Amino acid sequence: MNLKKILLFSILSGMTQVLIAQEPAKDVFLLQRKDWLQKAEASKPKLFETVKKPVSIVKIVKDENSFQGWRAEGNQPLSGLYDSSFKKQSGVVVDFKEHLTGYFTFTIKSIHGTPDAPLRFRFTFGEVPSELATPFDPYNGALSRAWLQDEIITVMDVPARITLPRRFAFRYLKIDLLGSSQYFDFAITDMELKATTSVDVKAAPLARSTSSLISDIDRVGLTTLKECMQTVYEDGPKRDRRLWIGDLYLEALANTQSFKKHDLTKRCLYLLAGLSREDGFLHSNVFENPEPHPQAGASFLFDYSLLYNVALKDYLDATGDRATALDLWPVAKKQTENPSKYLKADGMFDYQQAIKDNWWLFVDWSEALDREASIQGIIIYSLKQSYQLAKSLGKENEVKNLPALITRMTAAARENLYNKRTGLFESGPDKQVSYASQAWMIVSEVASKEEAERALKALSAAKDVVKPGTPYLYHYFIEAMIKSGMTKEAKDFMISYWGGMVKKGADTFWEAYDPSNDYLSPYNYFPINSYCHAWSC
Ligand code: RAM
Repeated sequence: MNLKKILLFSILSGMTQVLIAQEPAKDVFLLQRKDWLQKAEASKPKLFETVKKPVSIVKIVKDENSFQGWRAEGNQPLSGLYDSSFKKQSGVVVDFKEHLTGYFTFTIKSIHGTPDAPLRFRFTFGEVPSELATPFDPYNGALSRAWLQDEIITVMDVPARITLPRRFAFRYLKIDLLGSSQYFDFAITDMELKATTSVDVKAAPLARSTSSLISDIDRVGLTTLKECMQTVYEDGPKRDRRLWIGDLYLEALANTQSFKKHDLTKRCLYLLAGLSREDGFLHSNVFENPEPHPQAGASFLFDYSLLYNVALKDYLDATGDRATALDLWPVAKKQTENPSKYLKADGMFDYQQAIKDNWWLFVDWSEALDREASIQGIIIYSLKQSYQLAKSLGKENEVKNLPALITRMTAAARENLYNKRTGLFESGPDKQVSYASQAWMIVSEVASKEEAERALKALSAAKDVVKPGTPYLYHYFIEAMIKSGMTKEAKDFMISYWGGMVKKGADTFWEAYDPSNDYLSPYNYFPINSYCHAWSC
């Protein structure tokens, strides 16, 4: 550079600095956003459609020994429904014999007389038998009543072939007749479902020697995953039907071991990045329609934003796709900046301040749970994984602060959360002992292997322990057992928990499950639970 150029350069860069000083930084990913969203679109999978028909007519009967007090019984052929007047069959239940997600079509055919008035029906779709037998109203659930899968339709012209516009997720369908004319008669026939999923491959079979219960657990898990894999990893095809980071993380793990449809993972990672907040932090969940958009407002979930980094690292490890990982690295790096903003002088995460600032600290659906220890563990674990990711990408210089931060938070956790006498990790002012705290202190390796084993053994004998509410947390608990070298116990636990759902008749794994309480619901009303839930696969 000659003197003139140097002068011009310093004037210009001085001006930029002035501009930067005046204009507060707006969208940190302004330049990348569009490209990320285009890449998400380019990786959008094709949906595979299969036409499925109901297999038989069943009765939903009360049975105290069945899951939630109801079970499906009987196996009558569909011809009984299709060949006779529907007027005498209101309330009939058909069984597709498998969990499906898709669009329902049926025919109304005239039997005799002139259709002189409309017909009115209620279609109720259920993933589990109790959804067809539990009154939905008056409704007191915490989530919208509209998620429940009952539709009232009025048909003006007969004969007709009708497709209901909403996508349903279900195994059972009940049809009630709500209105018809005495001057004509009709039958319902040719029911079918256009079932959709983005999975068109089979997972590798298990070893021949695998026990039948483990094979069943595997089959139900794969069905759950297949049903949730639509054009994003949905959390549940019945309810929420959107991309949540925590669900994506566990679905992607299972996908890597089974269907290996890595493009869906790539799409989801790009979609979340493209829809991040202007300050660069990730929204906990995003929707695809009508246009990709986040659930703006109160949707920032602290733990999920950090688990994004783990999912990105896993994606790189599974695929070797460095280009994508490098492209999205700035997002991962950004997420690592958050914990230090809430660090107390003693190295503990200031969870009370985070809550005051409206951050959602999730960990698990459990009202009783104190989240201090878990969040500390999740941060440490995610930062470690983020640093590994940085190393794989040659970016460790950009996150030089992480090793010291991890050491500091680990020391603080040991100092403040570990009870040397009992061998258990405790959380919050009341020194609460929970599965969540042990799981995350172990997964994050705050606990040594010996301490981990001691903690898990002490946990089973401890009193007033807060247990998990969902398979989501049980996943981490089992991971903790494996990390502690307790592989046999981990396997037994998996068999008893997921096998418990199988024994209770699960076709797909449930969002919330407590072996001792079939009616557990994070939303105050068990039929609104999702019974085919991503994080349970
Ligand atoms: C549930 C969703 C999803 C989960 C969030 C936190 O409502 O269905 O599975 O990630 O909550």
